[in-house]
Amino acid sequence: MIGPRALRLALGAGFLFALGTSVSAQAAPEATTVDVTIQNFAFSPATITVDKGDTIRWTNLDSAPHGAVTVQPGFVTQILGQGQSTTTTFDRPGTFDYICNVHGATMRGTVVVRGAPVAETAAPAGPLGHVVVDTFAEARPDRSDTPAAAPSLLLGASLALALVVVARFVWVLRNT
Ligand SMILES: [Cu+2]
Repeated sequence: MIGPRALRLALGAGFLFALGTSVSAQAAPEATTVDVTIQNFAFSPATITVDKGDTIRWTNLDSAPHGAVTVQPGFVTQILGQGQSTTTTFDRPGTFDYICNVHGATMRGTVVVRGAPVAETAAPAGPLGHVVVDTFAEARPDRSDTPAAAPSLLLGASLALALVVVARFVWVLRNT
């Protein structure tokens, strides 16, 4: 029986192993770190080209907080105060337009990651959005979708019961 703690430890060890192998695999073609500074509400350089596996280090020199987030799914950095830095490593080739995640599209930048484009895996077929089954049965008292079987059944049962009562009454009258 594997307890949750042992499972967590095993998962953690597996993650560290995977991390270690991926880092050693990427470290082979000398990965570099390039700087993008944020000053006067602008990224500099606005467009930066790196190789797959390289890291970009954003540093905010403004007193206002800034960050970087891609327009399309890609990356998002933390929001940086003055003098703070954050790094993002790019392991997927492509062109990533990004904006400031505090000030929006007034601050724009582009990261171009060189390398053969990776084939996009097709999104898994999921449910087609919300499927709302709504017959409005309660909201339409003017329309009766229920068949008339229920009331007639009740009526039949009542008549049968009345017949039994009458028959019993007649039987009692005749035998006294
Ligand atoms: Cu900003």
